[in-house]
Amino acid sequence: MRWKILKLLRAKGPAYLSGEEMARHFQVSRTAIWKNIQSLQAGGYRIEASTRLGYRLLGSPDCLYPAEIVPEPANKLIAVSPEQIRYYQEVDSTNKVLKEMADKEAPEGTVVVAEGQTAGRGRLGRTWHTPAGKGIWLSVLFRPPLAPGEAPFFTLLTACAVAQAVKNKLPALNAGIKWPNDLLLQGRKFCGILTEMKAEADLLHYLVTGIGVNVNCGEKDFPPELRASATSLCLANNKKSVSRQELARDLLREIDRCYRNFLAGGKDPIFATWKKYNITLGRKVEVKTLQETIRGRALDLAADGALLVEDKRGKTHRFLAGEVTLQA
Ligand code: BT5
Repeated sequence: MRWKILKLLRAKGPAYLSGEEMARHFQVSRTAIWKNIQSLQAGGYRIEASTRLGYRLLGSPDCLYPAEIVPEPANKLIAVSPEQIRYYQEVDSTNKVLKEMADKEAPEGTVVVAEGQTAGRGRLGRTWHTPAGKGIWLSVLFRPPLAPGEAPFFTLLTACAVAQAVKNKLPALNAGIKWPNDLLLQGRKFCGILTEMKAEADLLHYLVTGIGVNVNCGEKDFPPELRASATSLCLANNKKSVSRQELARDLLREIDRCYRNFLAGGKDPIFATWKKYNITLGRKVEVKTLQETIRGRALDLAADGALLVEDKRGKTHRFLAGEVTLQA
């Protein structure tokens, strides 16, 4: 009920709304209204209470509360309601928490979001740095009709959603997707994606895709070793801060849209969007995998999302995973 109360207060703008009117509206006691107001206040909402006039909303906290980031009108498949979004002040890793929920049959579309992580993860056990309250650190649960080998496609799908959300909110910034899981601004990384799965030989149980977006991080929020390679939307936006709530809402809306496009039209619509934002194809690249390092020109994506690279002898190499460095 407290989020419904918040909605009513917001609709009233700067004016007061009487406790009695709200009690009537929800058919509860005025004490029940007061208790909910107190819980909103505890969550950081500045609500003025006057015995004579009622309540009015003076300010909202910059927090990624489910009721603040759930898209409206409601999404169809992903984060369809605030109840499908699990919010934490701090967790070890949103991917880890969501995988535990997925093992207990959490439905597709469940989202875990945290203000901060104590053990944010990148690929191959690397660390993802997540300064509290400065970014969007969230994970999404998919149960798609795919074979396990196709899981990397979801990294591309999610990258498209991030690129589009950034484009909607900050059209002047040109976010580019570097295959497979990075998004860059002016050559620096502001977003990383980590897709993990649970599968048997031929059966995909679920995918958990974790997204880390540096939104309002300043230079000093990054450890020294990342300062030359990392950036944030705020830094790229002339140091003007960006609403995390609005961006998170847009991101969830775009993930839902991309996923539905894929279910309806297969991978092609996603590849088309990916190519629009990609900064990898046509470039000289170095691709490092656990087995080899190949230099060449990035030619295209294969039907499964693999990167095709032609070396200088004209041989085409196929990568489903790897570390790409763009070369001059
Ligand atoms: C990634 O791995 O880029 C995947 C990052 C996924 C993070 C999200 S946050 C929500 C969810 N929960 C998790 O625990 N993880 C996901 P990779 O391509 O391996 O890149 C990791 C490398 O990026 C590190 O080794 C650093 O060099 C660099 N890095 C770490 N933190 C960064 C940051 N905040 N911004 C830019 N670069 C960073």
